Amino acid sequence: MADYRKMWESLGLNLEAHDQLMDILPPTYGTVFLNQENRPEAMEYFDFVFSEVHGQRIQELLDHKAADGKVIGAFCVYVPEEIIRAAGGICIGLCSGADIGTAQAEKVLPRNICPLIKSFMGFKLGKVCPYFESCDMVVGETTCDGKKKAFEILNDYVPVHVLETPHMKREKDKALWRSEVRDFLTEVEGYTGNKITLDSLRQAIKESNDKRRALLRLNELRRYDPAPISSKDCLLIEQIAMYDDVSRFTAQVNALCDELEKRVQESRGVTEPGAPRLILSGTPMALPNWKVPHVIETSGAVIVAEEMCTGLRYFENLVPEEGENIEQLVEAIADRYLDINCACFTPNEGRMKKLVTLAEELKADGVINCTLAFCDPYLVEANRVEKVLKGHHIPLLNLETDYGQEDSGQIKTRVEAFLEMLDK
Ligand code: BJ8
Repeated sequence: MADYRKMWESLGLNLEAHDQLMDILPPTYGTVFLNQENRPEAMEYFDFVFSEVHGQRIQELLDHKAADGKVIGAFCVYVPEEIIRAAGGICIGLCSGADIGTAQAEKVLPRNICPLIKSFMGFKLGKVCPYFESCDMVVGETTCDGKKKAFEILNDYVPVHVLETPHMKREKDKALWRSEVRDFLTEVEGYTGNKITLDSLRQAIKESNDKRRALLRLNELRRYDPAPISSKDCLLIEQIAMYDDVSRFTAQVNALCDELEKRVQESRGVTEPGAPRLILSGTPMALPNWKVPHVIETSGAVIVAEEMCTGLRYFENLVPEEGENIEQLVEAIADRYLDINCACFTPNEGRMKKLVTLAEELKADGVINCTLAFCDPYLVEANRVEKVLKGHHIPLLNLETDYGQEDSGQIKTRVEAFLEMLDK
């Protein structure tokens, strides 16, 4: 890796804490990803991106800023990236998947709060994430209470624009959300100093849709038995999608799909044919929180879809590309995002229907519903998930975990017992 220390220093990173993070990541990556058997060759690009996770891409962001461009961070798949892109900005999904800066985070947050919230506060206060430190502004949302209140605190350290996400999907909620997205467009124009035009918005929609189309193509290929790619690799790709250059990323995913199509024709996969096929659902599994998929896929099963925000919820549903004026396009964008099935909404029947359809279409043997500790919306919704899946005779395992490794053994025991029960 090139020497990026000066760059990190210029961003004000705490180099000592950052070194500790960089000491852990590569060996863990080797164990979890590079040790997998029969990986597609085109994963080389994504391995490279990961090896440069705090290097080359950060340099690209800084070059963009040096040319008067803005970098805007997001914590939720409700943030309409098309609008940021149409104004010449770069949208970065901030990952929040590691227990870092916990001591600092606990100075401003309660101890018993979701690890994802604690993580983003820890990353910021601990100054360990060059993506966070590259952001000129971050976009928050009023999804869950913990996040909503944490953004008030975060605003002391970086400008935060909060989108009011409604909690229901009635016509009046849709009207509120559309007006929020319109206001967001004005905010982004003011922040970047760039006027969004019909052409720039159309172009941004098309490019974001192309990225979604590539990810949908990748996911479609996972319906085959044996699955041509692992969930861990898909999770990695789905998260690189949130920060990589959009066009380059799209081309690389399509190249990977070309290879996977050949694998499917040759019946080559990452497991033996007939391995148990599972759907992973629940709260986001932000990088580098790979514990659960690693346990599942080293227990002989294969995950064939992630019904999560680090998965399908991020890229299913395209924004219609027609539209005669900016207002129509903004409405189309708002409506596409309101279709995301987050447990912060009530009711959230869309998620239940999606799980049943996925299980049927992908011939899944069961669902693992994994929730982060202290996440009330998803922990409470586990009851609905259980009831609906039971009604469709779809086996379910509910897990609750955090970012520590202490429960790995216990999770493995429960996953193995679940696989045995499936009797495959
Ligand atoms: S659209 S899931 S990315 S809000 S896990 S912080 S809900 S207490 S992350 Fe999410 Fe957007 Fe919904 Fe998706 Fe709160 Fe739960 Fe923590 Fe969560």
